[in-house]
Amino acid sequence: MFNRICLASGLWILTAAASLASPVTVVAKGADGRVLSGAVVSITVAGAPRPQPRGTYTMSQQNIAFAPHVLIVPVGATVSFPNRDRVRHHAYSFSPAKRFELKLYGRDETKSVTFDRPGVAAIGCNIHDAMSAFVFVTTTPFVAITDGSGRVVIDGVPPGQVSLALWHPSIRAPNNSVSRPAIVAAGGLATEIAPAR
Ligand SMILES: [Cu+2]
Repeated sequence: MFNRICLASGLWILTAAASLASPVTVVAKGADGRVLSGAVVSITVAGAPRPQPRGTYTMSQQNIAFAPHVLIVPVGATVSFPNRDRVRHHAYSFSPAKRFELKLYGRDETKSVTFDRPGVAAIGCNIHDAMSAFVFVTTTPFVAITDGSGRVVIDGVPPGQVSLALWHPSIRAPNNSVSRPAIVAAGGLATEIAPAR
C-alpha cells in the first residue's frame, strides 16, 4: 500500500512538471571567451504578448553611483531617479532610445522619466563623470541580467523557434548587441551566446 502511494505521488509530480514550460538556461560570454556578468539576455518569441509596466521602477543615486547599474523595464515604464546623496546630481541620456536631462537636483528629490521606445539608454551624470548606468527598455517578458557566472535562467518560454539576444556595453556590434535564432524544446534549452570572435 505504501509503495502504491509513493508511485502515485511520483506520477503526479512528473505530470505537473511536464505541464510547465521548461527553463531556458543561457551562459553569456564575451568575444574573449570569458563569461559576461551584468549582461542582458533576452528571448523574443513571435506573437508573445508584450510585458506591461507594473509597479514602480527606480534607479537611485547614492554614494555617487546609480543603482542598479542595469535596470530592465518594459516599454512605457516610468522610472524614478531619486537622489539619496547630499550632493546634487544631473542625470542625462543622449541615447536614441531616450534623450533626457534631469537638471541639477538635490537630496531626497525625485524626478521621473518615461521610456516609450525599445532600446538601451546609457545614463550619465553631468557632475560626476564616473557615474554610469543603463536602462534596458524591452518588448519581451523573457529577459534577465546574467549573474557572476554569466548565467541566466528564464522560465516560461514557450517551445519553438525564438530569437536569442545578448547585450553588454563591452560588445563591439551595433547597439552593443548580438542575436541569433534558437530552438526551445519541450524540455527547455541550455545554451551559450557570445559575439563572433
Ligand atoms: Cu552626479
